[in-house]
Amino acid sequence: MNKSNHNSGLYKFENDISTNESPIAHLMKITDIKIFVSCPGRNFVTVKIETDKGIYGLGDATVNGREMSVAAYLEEHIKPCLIGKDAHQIEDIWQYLYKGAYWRRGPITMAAIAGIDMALWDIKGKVANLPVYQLLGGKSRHKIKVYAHANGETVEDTLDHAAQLIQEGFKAIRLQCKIPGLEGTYGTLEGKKNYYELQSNRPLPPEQPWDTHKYLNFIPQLFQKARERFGMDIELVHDVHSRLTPIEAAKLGKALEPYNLLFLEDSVTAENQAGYQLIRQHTTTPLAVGEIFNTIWDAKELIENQWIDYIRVAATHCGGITPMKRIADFAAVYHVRTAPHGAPDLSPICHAAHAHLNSWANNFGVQEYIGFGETALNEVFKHPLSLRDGYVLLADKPGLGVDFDEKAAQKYKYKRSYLPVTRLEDGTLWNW
Ligand code: GCO
Ligand code: MG
Repeated sequence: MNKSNHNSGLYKFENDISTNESPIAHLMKITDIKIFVSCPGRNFVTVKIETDKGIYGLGDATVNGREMSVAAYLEEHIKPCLIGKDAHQIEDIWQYLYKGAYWRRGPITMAAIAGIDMALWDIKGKVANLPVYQLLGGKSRHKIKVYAHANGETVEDTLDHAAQLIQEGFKAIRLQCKIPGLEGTYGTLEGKKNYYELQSNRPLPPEQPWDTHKYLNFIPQLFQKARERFGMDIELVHDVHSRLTPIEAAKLGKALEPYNLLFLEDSVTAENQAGYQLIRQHTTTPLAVGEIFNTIWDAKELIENQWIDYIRVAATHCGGITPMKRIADFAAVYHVRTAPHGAPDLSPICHAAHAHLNSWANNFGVQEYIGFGETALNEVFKHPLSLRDGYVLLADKPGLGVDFDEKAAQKYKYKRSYLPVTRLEDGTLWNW
């Protein structure tokens, strides 16, 4: 629009947002974007956006095992485009990075966009002096139900772990157990205090074996024994980690029906979304998927066909808070609830972003919860989350409510690390 016909009140409509100026009087220039890759217990890619008003925002852009690709994407391809732009233009910046790259989607691109998006929501909240959930529309609930993880080498180990979590007040628990006859599988301890594939100086990805027949023969017993020991009140979850085919998943879902799961997670890979239609035709066990999804498109058919019950996207991996709000609203139309991914390879900034979204979304279901036990992690990230009686509470702080200690982060240097890979017993590469 021409300068001569602009309105000289609060809004200045003359500026084209593709320039570095904003249409609103509240212009707040991005002056720098810093990218930190640190390892306080495990690797995190942290984005800090600084503005000319002295207010900064933080975002999480971690892709486990591929951290340096996101850092390079941010440093080399995003940062130069955003210096001088108005930090208030979250929607335009998101579209600029998504559509403007020409190369859409993919985990690296979407994590980089997510880091920026979260940091911009953090800034907007700080400017408004409001927590981000207020900017989303306010609270639908005052506490956030979570599910904790019980893992073990044997059924007894796993159930002892679950008993301890029930004692601590958790209302929902995920059960994973080593499969007899298989050396180590997803969710088992392998002698570590934490089963996650933490930084362990392994030069290359470790390999784990898999056998579907052994797995399918074993898992129903785990849930049968859990119901015998704990009764029907406690809610139970299981993560298949995409190891099955649709008909195998259908079989497992049917076998687990008597044990009334809250949901069965990642029963098959979802590149072919119609795989879930097949599972759905055979079982009433609720289905959840989405932790590796990058955009709403990965979930579109799953949601609109009502093939799933819970959508598990993470803010860090699906492009940030902006698209996650859209996915939640879209899911609500089809009775699908949100159950955000909550693994420890998401930084406390992402966990905080989820807490704001979970406070707001009417169709929130449950949040995966691992906790923030690591000393190094708590030294680097100060977060607004606490746990009480199986629920996460979110303290009222402006923005996302997380702070990041850059000096402390420097002490914990990035360590190259890989997720494991899985092979069938004859050597065939399978899904980890
Ligand atoms: C979960 C996930 C994680 C992933 C991890 C990969 O449900 O918590 O499956 O355990 O394996 O996030 O980096
Ligand atoms: Mg999972």
